[in-house]
Amino acid sequence: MRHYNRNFIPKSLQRIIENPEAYTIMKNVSPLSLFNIGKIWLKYQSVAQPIPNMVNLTEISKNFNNVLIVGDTHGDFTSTLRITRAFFEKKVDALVFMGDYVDRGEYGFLNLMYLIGLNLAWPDRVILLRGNHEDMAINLVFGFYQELQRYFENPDIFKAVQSTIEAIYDLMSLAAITPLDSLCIHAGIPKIAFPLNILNQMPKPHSEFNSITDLQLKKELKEIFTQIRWNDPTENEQEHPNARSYHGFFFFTEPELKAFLKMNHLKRIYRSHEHPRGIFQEIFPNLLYYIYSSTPNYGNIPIGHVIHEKGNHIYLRDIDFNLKKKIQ
Ligand SMILES: [Mn+2]
Repeated sequence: MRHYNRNFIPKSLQRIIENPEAYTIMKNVSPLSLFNIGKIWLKYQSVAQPIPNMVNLTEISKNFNNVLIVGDTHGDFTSTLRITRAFFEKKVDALVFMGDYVDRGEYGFLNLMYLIGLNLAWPDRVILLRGNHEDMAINLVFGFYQELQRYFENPDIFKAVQSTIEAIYDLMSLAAITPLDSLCIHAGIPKIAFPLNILNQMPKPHSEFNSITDLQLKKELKEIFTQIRWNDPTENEQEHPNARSYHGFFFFTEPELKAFLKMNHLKRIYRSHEHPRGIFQEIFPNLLYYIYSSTPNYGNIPIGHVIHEKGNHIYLRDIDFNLKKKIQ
């Protein structure tokens, strides 16, 4: 067990952190009360607010030289527990989660609160990025909203919980750069190449776009905010690259990715986001790696994967830390 500061971590989350099997008794009830969610929120604000939208991991801590990068977990809490075991057993020193913690799976609330708990316990070792499902409008369609309604039947309490969770989403980071110059983002690069540090001109909380007075900058930042959490790569340039543009997101091609990586002095991208793609793909060889980290019942996805960067090496592992492939 890694040492951590228990202050501000509600007892129910401490129990799971210290004994992962404890979660089974919480399956059908809310793991946290509104009071505890409020306490988490207070602490989370002080931890998350100073962390920029674009995080340079080496600036946060030297521990990111041995880091596990995790794709979508989507309410699959059992997979999250299996993934985080490597951290508790000190096989890795840090964790980066690339978003989509809720929806689709059964235990979105527990999954999200546990990850927030880890973030509060180890702020210099656990990073949470925002995916496209960290959005209550999306949660209304994909199940998390209804999951919360089951836990919090009183409408006033439900409303308070909902707005606290929205505020939590709004303080997550959007991108992380590893010591090996890999970029971690939820979905894809924006259609127009841009210097990544523009992300740090984006307000935190993200919903405060209206505080930006430069209208052109505001428009660009809004587009980047959407596209980084939604865009998909396409291997086939004939595949109508702009087919989904009416939603405000796009496909991007290998030449576009090359230009983006060059502009930002980066080597590769890790992304998740698309569950139909399967568990792991080297989409654009050496430039883009797709990982999905839960073991969902939809599709034919047998088990999720994570990426492990250690020293100068990059490994593909399954969620139980078994080596699947040496990438570099
Ligand atoms: Mn997604």
